[in-house]
Amino acid sequence: MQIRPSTWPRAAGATVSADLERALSELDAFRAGFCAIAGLPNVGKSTLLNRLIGQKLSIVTPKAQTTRQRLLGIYSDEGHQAVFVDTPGMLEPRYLLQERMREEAERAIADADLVLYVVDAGYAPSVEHAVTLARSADAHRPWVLCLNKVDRVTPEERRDLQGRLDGPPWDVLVPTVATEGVGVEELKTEVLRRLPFSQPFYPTEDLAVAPVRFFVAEIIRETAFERLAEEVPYATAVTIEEYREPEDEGKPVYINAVIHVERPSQKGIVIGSAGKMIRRIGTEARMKIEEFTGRKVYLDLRVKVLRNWRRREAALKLLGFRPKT
Ligand SMILES: Nc1nc2c(ncn2[C@@H]2O[C@H](COP(=O)(O)OP(=O)(O)OP(=O)(O)O)[C@@H](O)[C@H]2O)c(=O)[nH]1
Ligand SMILES: [Mg+2]
Repeated sequence: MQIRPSTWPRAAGATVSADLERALSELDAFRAGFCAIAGLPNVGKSTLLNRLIGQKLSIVTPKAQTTRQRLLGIYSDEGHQAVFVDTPGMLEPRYLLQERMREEAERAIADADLVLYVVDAGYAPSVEHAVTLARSADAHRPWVLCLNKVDRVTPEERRDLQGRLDGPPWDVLVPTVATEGVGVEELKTEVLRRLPFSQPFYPTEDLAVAPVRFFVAEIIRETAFERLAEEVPYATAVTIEEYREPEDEGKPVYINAVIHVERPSQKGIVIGSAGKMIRRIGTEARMKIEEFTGRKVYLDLRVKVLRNWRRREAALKLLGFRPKT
């Protein structure tokens, strides 16, 4: 028999005694919950999500502010289901899109059963942010601290940081090198053992909940971020206008996608001289989409101007950014 203690009424913030926890785990109780991955931009949150799930779901680039919307990645085993929620890096918003990004991160943290806060060991402001945040962390749920990019600091610096950050409100501190997978299994174990007792939320074979179109748009945006410089990548957004999947597996999937930019001058840059840039982005994105979907792809990619979309409510809505409810 499987016991589902999550169905018992429990006061908010109530904790089960250690003895009861042990007795329940011996009875094969299942643990499941939502774990928000949060932190400043560029600290390695999306890289970690991909490692924790074992599949590339979330886009990763060397540029800060890559992730704009939350993304769910699901890890399941015989006794656990962790729904990891990748979030946009937290920053002081300067325009409407950044306000939406900040809200996405805050909402994901508010809704989570536990928070996995990520610090870039080699970036001092990220360490300072963790110290500041620690003062406001609520005590009703676990806060796991991941000290990522420890490859960027000396062993002495790493020891200093661990000494400075370890302890309340953080339940545990795990050093990692997300790009290499170092420490990621330990991190996963620490998260899984802190999930509440609950039935799984999604079928245990699922890895993600977003539609394929979402991932395809993100792959195109990742490629644009990689290829474009300065402010231009930040002015791009991608929509999928058409996605046709022929039943005959031998035939290519037809994808019609648009890269939106804010100004005609940016359109010129994305197209490039004699169309060179858009062709390059298209070819590279197509190859990544083929790898992701396991099918041949025909990618029809265009560029359009959606004036000042980052600052306009209506344009953001059109691009799928929901306002705070
Ligand atoms: N050296 C080093 N680089 C890392 C590590 N983890 C991630 N990176 C790199 O850091 C950069 C940012 O990684 P992301 O995973 O996109 O970071 P993020 O926190 O999701 O960034 P935003 O979405 O912009 O908030 C990429 O170039 C990664 O390859 C690490 O452990 N060591
Ligand atoms: Mg990210």
